[in-house]
Amino acid sequence: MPPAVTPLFFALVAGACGSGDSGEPGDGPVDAGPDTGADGDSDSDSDSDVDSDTDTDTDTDTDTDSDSDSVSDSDSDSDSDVDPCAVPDADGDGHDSIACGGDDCADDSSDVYPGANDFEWFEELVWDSGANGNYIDPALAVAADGSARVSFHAWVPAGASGADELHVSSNASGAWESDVVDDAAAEGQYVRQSGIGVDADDAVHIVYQIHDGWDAAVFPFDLSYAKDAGAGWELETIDAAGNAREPSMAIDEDGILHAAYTDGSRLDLRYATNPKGGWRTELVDTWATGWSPTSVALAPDGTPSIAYEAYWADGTILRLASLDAGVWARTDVDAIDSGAFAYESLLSIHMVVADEVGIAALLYWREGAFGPTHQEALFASDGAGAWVVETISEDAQAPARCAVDVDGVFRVVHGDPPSAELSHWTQDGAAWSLETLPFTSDNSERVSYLIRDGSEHLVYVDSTADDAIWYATRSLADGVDQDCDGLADE
Ligand SMILES: [Ca+2]
Ligand SMILES: [Ca+2]
Ligand SMILES: [Ca+2]
Ligand SMILES: [Ca+2]
Repeated sequence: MPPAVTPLFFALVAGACGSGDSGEPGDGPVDAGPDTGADGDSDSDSDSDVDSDTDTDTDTDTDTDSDSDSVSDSDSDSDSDVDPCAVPDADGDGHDSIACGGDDCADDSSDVYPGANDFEWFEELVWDSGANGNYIDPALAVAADGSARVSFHAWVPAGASGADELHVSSNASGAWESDVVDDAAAEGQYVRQSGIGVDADDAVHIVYQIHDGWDAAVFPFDLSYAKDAGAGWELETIDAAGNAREPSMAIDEDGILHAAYTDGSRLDLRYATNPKGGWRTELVDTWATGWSPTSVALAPDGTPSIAYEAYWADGTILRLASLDAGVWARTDVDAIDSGAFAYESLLSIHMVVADEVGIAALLYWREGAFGPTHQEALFASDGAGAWVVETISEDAQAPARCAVDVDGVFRVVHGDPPSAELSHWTQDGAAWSLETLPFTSDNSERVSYLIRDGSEHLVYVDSTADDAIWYATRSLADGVDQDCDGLADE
């Protein structure tokens, strides 16, 4: 609309400027002339109205309202108006706001946009071995940007047969790409299980077992370490003096490694760390079984604890060793083998700490007294000040892994090879609710699972066709409609 102009104003301007306005029919009321038509001129009459253009806005600037919104413009002049669509994708998620003609229902959150994960599993192929399977134990870590790293060992042809190399796959670029970390086969060696972590600077750390070759009969396994801080993989041997087995690891806030492993020949539990760059290894317990799994977790203050299986008077026990003022303090958590020919054994352990609430939990899988047909997933937590053991499943057919969210709610995932399914348990007060995950996995013994920044991350192996490692992720149910379809968590 043209600016409102009073008759007095017209009179003053007309008196001052004479006949600057041509007064032809069609000239507008903003000019000094007497015409009353729509104004299409360029204000050549030198009147005092501020609008010399042909638009219809009501602002007081002198520019062109190039977006015709009657409020402000989107040009690059030096006026002080604000264009709400100068940056139509304010959160940089690739979707413009709805107000600016786009489809982003929350342009202040880069986690919310059409197609985002809203409590729905997204599944991707990490690695397909073709016919060359025989890799096991994929281990998973997630970087601060939400991208994943998976370490695993892959069989490659070498010599008369083949051997296992250490690989790592990453989806940091948006697609899964694999790197050979240690081509052990070239030196007559082969790799076994690994643990992986990403530190605050995005450096990737891996500990792994490497077999010196078939001639090394006494202490065949070394504990090795690989790190990539962005300039390629650096490999180091942490411990070649013993027979390093069952490694596990955690990375602290300063990028320091805390690793646990057993000496399978001496039946020791050992700890390795590198606080000043060099390696320090120490004996934690001489009563470890030597071939049972270990699991490391860090308390909120960075103190490491190691869960493992130890001998006790009448059998074996699940034990926790925690570093306390430089001394390993040991706590017995649960009897595994009651002795007297029970033959129960611990097959896997996974320890996690809920940082916010300081509760540690041990998720372990054991073969019961009646052999492979009786395998239990058990959960021990110290939230009440003493360890309390719960049975999650009396029929868990594969090792389980657990994770915890920021609210201190634990979740557990394990395979069920007979049914080719993955089971997912969520702690629900004193009970555990079961969900069967929608994946095909006929070799789902091999899972790795964690929660980071409100999303679950899972890797598992599917041997239905080729042996293939798959990665799956979903955002946790949170009452937020991340994918802009109008429904939260659907
Ligand atoms: Ca956006
Ligand atoms: Ca958004
Ligand atoms: Ca939704
Ligand atoms: Ca949601």
